[in-house]
Amino acid sequence: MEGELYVRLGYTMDALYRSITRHLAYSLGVVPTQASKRDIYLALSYSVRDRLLEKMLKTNQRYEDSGAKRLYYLSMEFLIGRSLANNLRAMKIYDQVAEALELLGTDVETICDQERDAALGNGGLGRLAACFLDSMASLDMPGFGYGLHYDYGLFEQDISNGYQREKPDSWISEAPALQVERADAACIVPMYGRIEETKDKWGRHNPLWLGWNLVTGVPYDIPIAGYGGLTVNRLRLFAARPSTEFDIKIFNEGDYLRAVEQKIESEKISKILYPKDSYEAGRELRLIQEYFLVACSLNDIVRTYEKDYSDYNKFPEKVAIQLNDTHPALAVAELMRILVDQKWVPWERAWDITNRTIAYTNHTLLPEALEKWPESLLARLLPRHLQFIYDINQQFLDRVVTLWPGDVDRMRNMSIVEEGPPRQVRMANLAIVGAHSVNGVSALHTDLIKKSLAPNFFEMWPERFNNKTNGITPRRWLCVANPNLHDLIEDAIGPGFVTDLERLRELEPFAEDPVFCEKFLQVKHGNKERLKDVIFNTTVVEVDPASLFDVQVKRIHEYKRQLMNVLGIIWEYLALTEDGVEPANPKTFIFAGKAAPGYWAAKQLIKLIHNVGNTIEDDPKARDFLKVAFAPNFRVTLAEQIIPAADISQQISTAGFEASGTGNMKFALNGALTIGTMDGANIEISQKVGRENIYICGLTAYEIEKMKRAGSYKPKAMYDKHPMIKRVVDSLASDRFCPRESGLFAWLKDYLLADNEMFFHLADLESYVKTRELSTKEYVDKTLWAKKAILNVARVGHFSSDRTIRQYADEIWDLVPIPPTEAE
Ligand code: 26Q
Repeated sequence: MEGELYVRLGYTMDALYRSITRHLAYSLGVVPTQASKRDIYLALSYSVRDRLLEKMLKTNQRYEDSGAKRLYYLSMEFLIGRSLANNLRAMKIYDQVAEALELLGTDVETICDQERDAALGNGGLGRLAACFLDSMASLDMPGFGYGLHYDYGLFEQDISNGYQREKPDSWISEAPALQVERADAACIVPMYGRIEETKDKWGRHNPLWLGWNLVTGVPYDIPIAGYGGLTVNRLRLFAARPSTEFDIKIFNEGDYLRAVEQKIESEKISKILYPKDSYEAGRELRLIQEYFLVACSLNDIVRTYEKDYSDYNKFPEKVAIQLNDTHPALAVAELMRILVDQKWVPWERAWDITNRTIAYTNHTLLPEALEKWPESLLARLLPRHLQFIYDINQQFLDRVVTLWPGDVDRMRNMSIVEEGPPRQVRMANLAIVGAHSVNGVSALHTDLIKKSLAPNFFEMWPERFNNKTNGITPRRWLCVANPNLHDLIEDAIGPGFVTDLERLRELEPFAEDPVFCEKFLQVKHGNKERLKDVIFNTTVVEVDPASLFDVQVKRIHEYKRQLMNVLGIIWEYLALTEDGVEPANPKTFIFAGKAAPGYWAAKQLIKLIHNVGNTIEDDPKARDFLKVAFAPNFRVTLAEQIIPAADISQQISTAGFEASGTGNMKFALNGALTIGTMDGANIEISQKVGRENIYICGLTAYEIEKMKRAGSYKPKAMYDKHPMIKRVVDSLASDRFCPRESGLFAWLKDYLLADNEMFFHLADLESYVKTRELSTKEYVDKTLWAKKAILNVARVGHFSSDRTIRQYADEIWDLVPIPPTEAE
């Protein structure tokens, strides 16, 4: 094909103005003078989508011409948040659009604020996937996201009388402005059915999978713009639709109602994102979702490959597949099934191809979070896949026996199938055996994978295990979330650091520059003023921007220890009201985060945070010094408002439990100081920013492990010995924080004092409280504080997801950038 394929779109203020008004009239049917904010938002989004698609088509052509290897990132979650402002910045048309919108009598912030979050993820894992897409596009890499097109993202959180209430999150009305439907690329996915053991014409064993139900996967493409706007990659999300063939068959049999039921059943598959930490409920549908993602993705991947190649020998050289946790681990069995059953590739050869193509990222060490599926369920849903899993396991265990003859315990531990009853398939084992690379997401986490989670696998294949410390995209977490800090930095060190974040180092000398420090504090103060309004509008709590903003925002989970933060607040409250010890500076404690709907303890913690806040607010001796705010419905957009306004970032998980954390990186990049335990990426952050610029407290993972083994953690003894710990725990369990709901928090005393308390709250409490005190004291010295905060910003460049992605590309994927040509 030659010449211009498309009408060239304009990127000037003028062209953008015309495009917006054209979409108002011809996409929305609205007269520009009568357009609502929502209309303008949609018209602008369509104008941006046009331009993204133009660049996406060109990018695709460039990738095709190059014949380069492609990376497919399979993930059940992509937590994108809002897209519009990010895309305007990426395409460098923010200012032009701002001017055009002024002509329409509005402003760009108001319009961007109309957008709802695409909350197609739970938290860290889903947001990491979104940051990776941004980095791959910004690095001009052919890397594509594959996920599910849920109708409902993660539930919306309301707070009523301090309790979490869940509401459905319907983002779907937003979607048309972001995506294009690709009905042409739909695929058909079989499930259920039976195996018929037949022989082929040479008399060889030839099992046939028959009698399946069919579901159609319809892809929707969301363009992902790299910084600069020339490379635009694709996030492909599949929606489940009834298979027409199947429908018509039932329909023709005259069973109209059953055909309609079938339609409802099929569409259920992509209806809703499962919240994490809800392990039992609705398990079958979750497995169907995981398989549906895998089947649609691999179908697409194989089809793309087959455009250029007629055999599968080059597959691992042209295709890399990264599994975001074990959720898509069925890809191992599905790729084998495609190669062996459909492409007639010999089993051994297929296994080599599969293994060299697939890589697996682990995101958790929590044993209860490791995915296992009942063999009986797999036998029903995916009978042919289960046969492949058995064959893979057999081959694998044969090798284990040769290497360690007679070591039955080792076999039992490494087997993909766990002995019953009930017999279960261990998805982590399937992923480790099937992948050529297994990576953790921080140095400590990778170390723990090798030593505790999968020591036998590490012994067998040491070269397979590697670390890729997480990162975050500075485009969203600095340019979009904190434009004033971005501009201040750019004034100081010049442009270019947004795509080369290590260059933030050049800020170091400015930490000693009083003029720069003053401006830095002013930016922080402006961000705090803005957050004050957000909090007032959503909670009616009035916070004071002159107070220290001490922030803990993340999913509510016992291991993340929001409870330890509350114990610290009660400690300060008792010291103030009973001992007359004022904090060095007034403090505002800001919390946000969702609890899984079925996670009782986490939901009680949300109630506790509210009640402690109310008790303090009702106490005239305390309210001028301490304040607690819980911002409802934590999501990417709220994070963008909270993080730039934080003075302190709390990262206090029990050491050994937080695989990496990524919030920790976002806060440091925005000039907050961390109070943290030696867990996950906190350790590497402390090494980078310098031990004197971070507040570290608590036991290390190895100390905790040792105490667990020895059974030497005795919280009751600590309570008896330490008067302040006793006072804090007793007041927590008394009715002081629940005067109208007597006994509500009494359970917490038993919880905290039990010898088997998993998360070591009281073990770390004293060290934690002392560290908090020190941080509050240092906050009063503005020069010292500004210096430390600026040094955090200057030294966190390492935690750019660009660095992370380069490491994946070099060390796992063997993927190279395909940069745009001059003409583009
Ligand atoms: C599994 C089965 C059924 C339903 C839900 C799930 C499920 C869904 C999401 C299980 C886990 C998740 C998400 C896990 C997650 O977000 N992990 C976090 O990943 C981050 C990125 O690597 C790390 O920084 C965090 O430390 C880790 O907790």
